[in-house]
Amino acid sequence: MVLQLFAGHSFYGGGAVVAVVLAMKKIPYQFVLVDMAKKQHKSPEHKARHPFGQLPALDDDGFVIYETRAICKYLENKYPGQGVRLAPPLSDIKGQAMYDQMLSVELCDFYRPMLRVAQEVIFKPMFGAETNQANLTDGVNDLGMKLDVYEGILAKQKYIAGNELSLVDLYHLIYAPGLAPAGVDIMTRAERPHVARWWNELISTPTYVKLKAEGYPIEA
Ligand SMILES: N[C@@H](CCC(=O)N[C@@H](CS)C(=O)NCC(=O)O)C(=O)O
Repeated sequence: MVLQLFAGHSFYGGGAVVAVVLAMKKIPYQFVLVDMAKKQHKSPEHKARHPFGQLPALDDDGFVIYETRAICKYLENKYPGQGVRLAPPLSDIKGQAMYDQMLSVELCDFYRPMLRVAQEVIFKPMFGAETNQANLTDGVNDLGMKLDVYEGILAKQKYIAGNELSLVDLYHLIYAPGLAPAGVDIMTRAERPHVARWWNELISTPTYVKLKAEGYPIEA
């Protein structure tokens, strides 16, 4: 049975990142649309796949897994030598340690404040709620402080976990590309030239650009 990706319409969510990884690793898959507008993600059928009733989820011949980062890691571990390699080999203990370190940084230091900003400028407006300016300012300041640290890291290396593109870089594509269209240009400010260089390259990744232009599903 073919591998199935269950995801929504949203270009900025985790489903798009899984689709990018599937394409970069040349893994054939079937895209199954779960329509959030119709609340299909809260249906008993989908909750059997994802008990939190969220997207995305993956079904690999009966093996069902959810959480964007866990899905991508599973795909990389299952197909390490296929398509683009997106993590250091498991035998590279120090490379793995550096990679794990930045996996935590993305989730704890980047994603948390980025989500605060995204709530105010992407999700609240989407659902007709008003942006809380104080929350937005706090979120932008907090994210800016983290990006100051990123600037130092990216001054010394090409990507966030080293000199090779990895899953950690791609995880930053969850929601954050939606900030600039919503008026928050924090990822490309002139005072952080290395962050801007890294970010511009990331959002210009051909597979990602193709997904944005053509929508799901995409092939490498
Ligand atoms: N940490 C999860 C977040 C999943 C998530 O919040 N997905 C959104 C769509 S992009 C969703 O399902 N929202 C509906 C809800 O939380 O009820 C992941 O990365 O997969």
